[in-house]
Amino acid sequence: MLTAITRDVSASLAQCQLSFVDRAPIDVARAHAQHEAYRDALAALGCEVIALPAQDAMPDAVFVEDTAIVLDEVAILTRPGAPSRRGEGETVAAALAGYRTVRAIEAPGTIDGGDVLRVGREIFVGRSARTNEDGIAQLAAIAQPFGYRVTAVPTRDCLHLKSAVTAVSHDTLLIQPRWIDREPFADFKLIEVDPEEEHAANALRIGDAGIVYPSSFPRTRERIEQAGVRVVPVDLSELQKAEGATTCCSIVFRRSA
Ligand code: CIR
Repeated sequence: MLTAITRDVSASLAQCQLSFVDRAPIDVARAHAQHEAYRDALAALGCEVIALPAQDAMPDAVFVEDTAIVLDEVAILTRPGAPSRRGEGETVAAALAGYRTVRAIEAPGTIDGGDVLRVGREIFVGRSARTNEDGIAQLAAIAQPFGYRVTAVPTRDCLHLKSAVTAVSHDTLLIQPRWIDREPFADFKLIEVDPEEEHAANALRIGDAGIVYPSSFPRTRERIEQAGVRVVPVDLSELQKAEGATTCCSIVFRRSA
């Protein structure tokens, strides 16, 4: 049984951080409706959804993925790279405490959950504007004793590692080769995004049930379905304007190890 923690959209979403995307007007009411449909998609793929209430003073709090990393054995409260986001994790950690021992990344380390891709016992961590060497070293020190292999991977021209590469099954990754090198992922089958769908590499895998995936990338969706993966499409247009995507709106984990 998989559990997904989400957080409702903040009234202040339009004041979100932006790095690689130009600011465009956001329809917050529409974002709420899209987020509700996203939660429904998670449930359709078999997740129990824990929906935390909005934190209206924190514009980016809907992007709950960045605040914590949950392994089978332990949860890790991150220290997000953007100082404006450092208050978001407290209530997420409280929710996770019911399921895992919670450890924390300490200053001067920074890490955003969006930079952490776990596939089986492999953990890839983006070396990005948000995640620094100290944060990566702290994550490795927590995860390696449990048998995880931690590999740091530099990203370019994108916010997070998972903007550039995500898993669609246990052995297949979806990749935007413009933003990341293929070499660290040589042990996996790779599906490249359609060249006309720049932001299409972020898919949210729900175990072996399938993926939650933006409806805005039909060409890449076809490539994924050809690989035999079930795709549940969601319209995330308003959250995409906040530089968000599918993985960032939830923390998905096995209820018990
Ligand atoms: C930020 O810049 O932090 C937010 N506006 C977007 C965060 C997206 N998070 C993610 O993809 N994991």
